[in-house]
Amino acid sequence: MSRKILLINPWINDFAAYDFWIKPLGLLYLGGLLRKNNHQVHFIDCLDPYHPLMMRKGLKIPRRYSSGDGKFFRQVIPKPDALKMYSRDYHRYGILPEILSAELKKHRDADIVLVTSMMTYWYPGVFEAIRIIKEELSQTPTVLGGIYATLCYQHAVNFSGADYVIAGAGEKKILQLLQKIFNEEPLFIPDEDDLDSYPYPAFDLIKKITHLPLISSRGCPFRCSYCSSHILNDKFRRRNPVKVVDEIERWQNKYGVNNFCFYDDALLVNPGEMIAPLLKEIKKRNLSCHFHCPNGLHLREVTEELGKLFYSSGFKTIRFGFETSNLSRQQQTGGKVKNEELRLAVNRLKNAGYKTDEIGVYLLCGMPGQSAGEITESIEFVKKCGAKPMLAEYSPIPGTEMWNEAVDCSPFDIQKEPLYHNNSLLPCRNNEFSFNDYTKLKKKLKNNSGVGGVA
Ligand code: B12
Ligand code: SF4
Repeated sequence: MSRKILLINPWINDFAAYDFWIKPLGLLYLGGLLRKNNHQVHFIDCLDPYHPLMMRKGLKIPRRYSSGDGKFFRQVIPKPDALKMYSRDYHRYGILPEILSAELKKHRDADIVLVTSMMTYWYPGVFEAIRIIKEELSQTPTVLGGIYATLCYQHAVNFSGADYVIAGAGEKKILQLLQKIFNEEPLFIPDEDDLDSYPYPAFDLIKKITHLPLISSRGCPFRCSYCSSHILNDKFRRRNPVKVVDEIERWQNKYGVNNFCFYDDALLVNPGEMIAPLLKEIKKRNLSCHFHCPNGLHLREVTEELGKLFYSSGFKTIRFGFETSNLSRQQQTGGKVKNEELRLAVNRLKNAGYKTDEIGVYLLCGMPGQSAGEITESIEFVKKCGAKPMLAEYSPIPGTEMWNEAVDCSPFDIQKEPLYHNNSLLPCRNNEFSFNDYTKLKKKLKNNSGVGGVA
C-alpha cells in the first residue's frame, strides 16, 4: 500500500551560517527511493530561502547569488544554557517556527515523518523541529537519521524526542523500518554495492532550484584521524562516471540548472576512475556547467591534464584539504598529502589558467596540541606555493581517532554536550593557540586577501 511520507529538513541553530550550496542530499535520496517503492513523498524545508509564506509576512528574500550560494533567513533566539557564556548572538537559520506549524497542518494525514540532521552541534534546530512535529502530528511516528544521529546516536535516542533514531546510511534501514511498522514488503531494495542502483534524489521536491548537489561516491579510502568519513560510510564506493553525467544532463534538461556542488569525500582520488572520464564526458556532450567543491579536495592527484580539464569544464569553486604543512602532523593524522604535492598541484592549476584567489587551500586550526606558530607557517607555505590559505576550524567528532585526544585537551565537556563540537568555539584551543591568536590570524588573512574559512 502506498504510504504518505513527510520529509523534513530542520533548522540550523548556530552563531553563524552561510549557505554554501547546502541541500539535504541524503534525505532527498531517501525520498527518491521511497517513491520508487510507490509511496507518496512530501517535503518541508526549514532552510528554504525562498519560502512563499515568509514573503507573505513581508520578509525580504535573504541575499542570494546567481551561483546558488547565499544567506538564509534568520532570527535571533536565546542561547542554549551551554553557550550562555558567549556574548555573540545565536540564531535560528531558516523559516519561522509558525510556518513549520502551518505547513505541518497540511499534512495531518502523513503516515510517517522522516527528519534529517547535519552537524552534531546543530542538534537544537533538529529538536525544535521534532517538538513542533509532535505538537502538530502527535499520532504520527517520527524517525530521525543523518549525520548527527549517526555520530551522536545515544544523545539523539535520549534527547531528540523522535520515536525512532537510525544511524548510518538510511536506504536499507528505512525500508526495514517501514516493513516493521506497516507490515508490508518493500517493492524495490537498492544494491548498496552499486550506487547506480539508487534512484535519483527527489529534487523535484525543492521549490526553487538554483543549484543542485551531486555525489559520485560514498566514503573515502583514507583514514585521517580527525575525520568521520569511515563512520558514516564503512566502504569507499563509486558510481559509473558516465551515469553521473547522465544525471547532470537530466537535471540540466529538466530544471535548466548549471551550478552543481560535489558532496563527495574523495572526488579526486584515482582521477582515471572518476573525475577525468566524468569531465571528458561533460565536454563530449557539450554541457555547460559550473562546478563547486566547497568540501576539501585531494590535491595529490592534480596532473597537468587534470588542471586543464578542470579549467575548461567549469570548475569554479576549488578548495583543497591540505590542513597543515607540518610534516609530523601530516604523518600522524593520516598522510593524505605532502608539501611538495601542494606546490606541484598549484603550479599545474596556474598553468591551466587559475589565479591565486581561485585556488583555496583549507588549513585546519585548533587541533589538539596545535600551536599558533604551526598555523602561521602553514599559511606562509600556502602563500609561497601561490594559493589562497583558508582557515578551517577543527570540529572534534566522536568516534574518530583524534577524539580521545580532543576530549583530554578540550576545556569543554565535548563528550556530554555536542554543542561544544562547534568549530567556531575552537573547542580544542590551548595555551599555544588561543582565541586571541586565532582572531589575529584571521584578521591578517582578511586584510591580505579577503580570505575566510567555511564556517
Ligand atoms: C557536503 C559537506 C559539507 C558542505 C555542506 C553540505 C550540507 N548538506 O550541509 C559544506 C562544505 C558547507 C560543509 C561544511 C562544513 N563541514 Co561538512 N560535510 C559535508 C559531507 C562531506 C557530506 C554530507 C552529505 O551530504 N553526504 C551525502 C549524503 C548522501 O549522506 P547523508 O547526508 O549522511 O545521508 C545519509 C545518511 O546520513 C542517512 N540519512 C540522512 N538523513 C536521514 C533521515 C532519516 C530519517 C534516516 C532514516 C536516514 C537519514 O541516509 C542518507 C543516505 O544514505 C560530510 C561528510 C560525509 N561523508 O557525510 C561533512 C561533515 C558533515 N562536515 C563536517 C565538518 C567538520 C564541516 C566543517 C565544520 C568544516 C570546517 N572545519 O570548516 C564545516 C561546517 C560548516 C558550518 N557552518 O558549521 C563533519 C561533521 C562535523 C560535526 N561535528 O558534525 C563531516 C562529517 C566531515 C568530517 N570531517 O568528518 N560540509
Ligand atoms: S579528511 Fe578527506 S582524505 Fe581524510 S579521511 Fe576524511 S574525507 Fe578522506
